[in-house]
Amino acid sequence: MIDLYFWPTPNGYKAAIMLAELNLDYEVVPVDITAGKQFEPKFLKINPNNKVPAIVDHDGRHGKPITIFESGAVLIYLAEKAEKYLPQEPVSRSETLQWLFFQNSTVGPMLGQAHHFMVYASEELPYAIERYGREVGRIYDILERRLGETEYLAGNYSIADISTFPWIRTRKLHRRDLNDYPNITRWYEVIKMRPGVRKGIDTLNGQKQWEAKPGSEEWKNMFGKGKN
Ligand SMILES: N[C@@H](CCC(=O)N[C@@H](CS)C(=O)NCC(=O)O)C(=O)O
Repeated sequence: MIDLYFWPTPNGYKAAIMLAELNLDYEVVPVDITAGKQFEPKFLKINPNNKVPAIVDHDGRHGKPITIFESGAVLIYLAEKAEKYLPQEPVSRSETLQWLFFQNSTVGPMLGQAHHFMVYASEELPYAIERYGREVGRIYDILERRLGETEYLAGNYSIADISTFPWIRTRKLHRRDLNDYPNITRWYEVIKMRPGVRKGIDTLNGQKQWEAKPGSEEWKNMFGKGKN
């Protein structure tokens, strides 16, 4: 059994989609990041970086429980456990890891900063909006070119796609329109229809959407604490 520490956010969905795609036995443990639950000591033991997702696999290597934080590490662990969505063959494996790391180091952080300054910031900062807006454009151009050359980011469907898809779902927050990106659209529409993806995206579907208005308790819990 695997515990999935989760809240319905782009990074959270990566792990939820992967577990659903693999049909593994898992239980969702909600961590309401809008209520500050990510800072509770018992969760910090699981993820010292106070973020979702994280997992605990009670049947880890040699039958011992293992705890994993960072979505990229979670995806690699699950892919290796199930021997799916991360090829063994070194060249394809490297290609998959390159696009996975590109997501974790660039797509998520830059789009996330764009969301922050375009939607959640407590003051309008044109420099930051322009800086991250430009990064979003650059990243979309890279994805658009790549998906004009290959069906999925690393050739076959893989953890690189599972990692990137939930961020493209949030495109309104970083002011992008898929009509401008036909190759990303083709890829997105195919992935969206996968039963595992739909199941993952449905996780904790009943939860309220965040508003995170500057100054509200929700906003403070998400952006105002920064304690460790
Ligand atoms: N690098 C981390 C990023 C995770 C992350 O930023 N999660 C956000 C939700 S999308 C979160 O839990 N934020 C709560 C907080 O920062 O307090 C990963 O890939 O797992």
